[in-house]
Amino acid sequence: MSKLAVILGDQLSHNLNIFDHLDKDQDEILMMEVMDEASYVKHHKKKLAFIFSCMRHFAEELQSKGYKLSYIKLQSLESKTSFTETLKGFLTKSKSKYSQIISVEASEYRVLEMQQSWQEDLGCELEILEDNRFICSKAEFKEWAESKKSLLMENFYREMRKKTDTLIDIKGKPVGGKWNYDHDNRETLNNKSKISIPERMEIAPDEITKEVINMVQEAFPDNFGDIEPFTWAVDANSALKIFKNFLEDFLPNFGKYQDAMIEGEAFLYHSLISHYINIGLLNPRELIKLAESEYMAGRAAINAVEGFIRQILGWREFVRGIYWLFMPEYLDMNALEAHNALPDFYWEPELTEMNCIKQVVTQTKENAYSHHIQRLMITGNLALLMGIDPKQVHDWYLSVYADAYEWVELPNTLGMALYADSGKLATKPYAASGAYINKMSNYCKNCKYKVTEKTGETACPFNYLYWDFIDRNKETLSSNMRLRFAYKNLENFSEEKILDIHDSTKNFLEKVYSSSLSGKH
Ligand code: FAD
Ligand code: DLZ
Ligand code: SF4
Repeated sequence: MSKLAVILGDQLSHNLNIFDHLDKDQDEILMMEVMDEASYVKHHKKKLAFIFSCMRHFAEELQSKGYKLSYIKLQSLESKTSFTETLKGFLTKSKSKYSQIISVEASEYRVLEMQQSWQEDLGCELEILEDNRFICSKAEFKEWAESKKSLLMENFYREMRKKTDTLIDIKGKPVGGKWNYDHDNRETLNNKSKISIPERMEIAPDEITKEVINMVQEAFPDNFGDIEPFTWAVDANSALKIFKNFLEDFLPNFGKYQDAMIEGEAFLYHSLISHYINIGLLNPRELIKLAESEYMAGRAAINAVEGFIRQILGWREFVRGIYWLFMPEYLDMNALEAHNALPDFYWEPELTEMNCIKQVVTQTKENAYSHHIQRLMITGNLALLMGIDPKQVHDWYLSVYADAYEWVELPNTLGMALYADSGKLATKPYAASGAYINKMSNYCKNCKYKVTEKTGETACPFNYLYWDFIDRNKETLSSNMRLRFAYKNLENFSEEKILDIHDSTKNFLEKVYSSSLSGKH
């Protein structure tokens, strides 16, 4: 009897360990497009097209390698609502000819739970393999976490550098003498005339992608976001070409301008690869080696290469560890008791006059992408300062970005951006006033609000919202050493100044929640 291997939509890797367990002549593979997955949030249209096109390309590649593979399309009668129901239908039709179902553990808690129920629900022996694409296993992370008083990404990252022998010299020390070059990575780009950012490599949609684009437009007409132009890679070879183009043209400036934001420049020197890694087209280990080689060959400086590697070997693995350590409780955390609704301008950028928000949401709509500082310090920061319910913010981030899967999106949103986990992931809330945005971007130049004004109708909302946030959370946050300057400052504020801050905040929130800026979505 043969095995049935179930490959999920973010497991599109030719080196997935499941292939070591399959006999091409005897075993079979099943891939399923199902409505529950396509609709558990209202995914951005470009994200849906990307996932389905990558899945269909991967299936074709496996078939051409000689695997027997059944592929169930979303609009076929065989696709039921869920993975389990679709699988049940498939097994019934195949007259239960399989001795075992084999699958790699799902990356998300919700889907892993479903997967674990298959043996009982389907009455078939089940084997679930560990996902070998992550560099730190769940058990290894747990062991590391149990030996620590607090979980610091930097300490975890150093362990990972040593474990993988990445940027380590022959004496076992970090290459260049430092583990972390973040201090060299805070340059701004506000004078745009001085720089010329290279063009991005684009890939024209083939017939499979065109078919999928039509299908998504027909089946999900009301979802957020522009589906076209669609210029992404949808298979591993093309994704690797895009990554190599990043190494050549963008990596040398990656570190320096990592935190910069410029109106009209959505991508700057970022790699734009998170959606490829998360879906399985690019392998993190390979990317780290290739980036390291750029430093060894003298083509990129240590601050750029270390900064880039830290994102993948450090942050990406760390957030996954945090997710699995604290799920399922993590999903319900709301340490700052934030209960406001997500304003409609997160979906309709034309509804706000805050230029920074308008720019980031517009880019998100067009590209299903924005870079880290835009996610953290613009849309995330505003949600934090406004006290928006973490669940609604989580839903938004999970919907709108092409790289969003709960295991990586949730800790970033709920932990890093909103501090709703009371500091499990980050050592302090990333709260900032307009001054930070003005320093790191040129958004304020074209804004109706005045970044230099602290309170009142024309003042930048980030300014008074920041102090309102600091003041209203003082019981929870004032003991945090990293906020001591903020609380020291607040002590010196006059009563009148505090009243002004509260008034401006109240007026702003009233305007947002009483008008068409909220409630439609
Ligand atoms: P680069 O800046 O070029 O970085 C290189 C790679 O490092 C990324 O492709 C990514 O794989 C990894 N990386 C960098 N930072 C992080 C991080 N904090 N966590 C995990 N991996 C990281 N990333 C996702 O992959 N999916 C998400 O759903 C997601 N949601 C986020 C939500 C919020 C509120 C915030 C603040 C961050 C989120 N991130 C998420 C992390 C980060 O913003 C994106 O990985 C990054 O912007 C992707 O763009 P890039 O490929 O150009 O990254
Ligand atoms: C995100 C997504 C979407 C939109 N559609 C599918 C699908 O139809 N079939 C599939 O196998 N996976 C899909 N995915 C990814 C899953 O929601 C989920 O992220 C993975 O199964 C890992 O948990
Ligand atoms: Fe954003 Fe305030 Fe600057 Fe306007 S003035 S762009 S709202 S930070």
